[in-house]
Amino acid sequence: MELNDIIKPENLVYEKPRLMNENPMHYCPGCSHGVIHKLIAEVIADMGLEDKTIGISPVGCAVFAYNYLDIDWIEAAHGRAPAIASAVKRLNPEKMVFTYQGDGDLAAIGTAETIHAANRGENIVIVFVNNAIYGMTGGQMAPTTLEGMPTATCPYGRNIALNGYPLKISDLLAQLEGTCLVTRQSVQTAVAVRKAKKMLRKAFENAMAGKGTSVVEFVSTCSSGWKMTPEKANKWMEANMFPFYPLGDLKNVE
Ligand SMILES: Cc1ncc(C[n+]2csc(CCOP(=O)(O)OP(=O)(O)O)c2C)c(N)n1
Ligand SMILES: [Mg+2]
Repeated sequence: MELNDIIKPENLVYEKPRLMNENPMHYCPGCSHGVIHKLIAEVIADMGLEDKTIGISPVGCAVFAYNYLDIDWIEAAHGRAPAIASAVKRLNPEKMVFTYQGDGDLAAIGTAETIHAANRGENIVIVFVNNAIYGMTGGQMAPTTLEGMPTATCPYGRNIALNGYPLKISDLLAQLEGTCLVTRQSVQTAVAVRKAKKMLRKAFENAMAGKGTSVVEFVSTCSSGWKMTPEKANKWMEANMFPFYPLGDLKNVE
């Protein structure tokens, strides 16, 4: 096939999701947020939920998520997304309501909101982007920062004696009666992206079926905060993050 034929719309096998608009993204090269946004857009379109979905965006690098996906959004104060999502879903039970949160947002300032929304079994989806760092504010240590991992506030690496243990908050959420799905995914390879999309869809289906809270954690990179090239960050994540935050389902109630 000639190049001119390949780029004809009828021959395209890969295209930008319909729900993603033309706004140029502000994310750094190699950032996981953009890919995760794309998956959310695809799942919403695949499920025909374009007019039914309400996203609650966080404080953190994804604060502008509402600039990229053409669905309804509410911007939450730092960490408060699960509380807002609870209210929105209760008032609009026919809607698909999800939060989009970083590790600082979800596992530090918003720990209480996250745990209690999940423990109440709110029929929402929590998308949790765990890049082990406060990306937006310059790469400070987050609750999920690994032992020995250097950040702006622990330049010699996280010291357990001083800073405590990295928090496996998804494991904690899986213990709660209110969660029906807690899964850990990543988007660093095509295979991982496909698996992640499947689980994201399952989470959205659970919320629409009123099964309780679904949590989809994305073990992610932050090339800028980690001070690595995107390629090195992916390799570092596989070698260091995956052993501590293993991918797979922590809980999946059928
Ligand atoms: C109440 C409040 N406290 C602190 C901040 C500063 N702040 C902005 S983003 C952020 C950390 C975000 O980190 P994370 O949730 O991991 O998201 P990432 O940027 O890594 O995607 C902090 C502490 C704020 N905006 N509001
Ligand atoms: Mg983060």
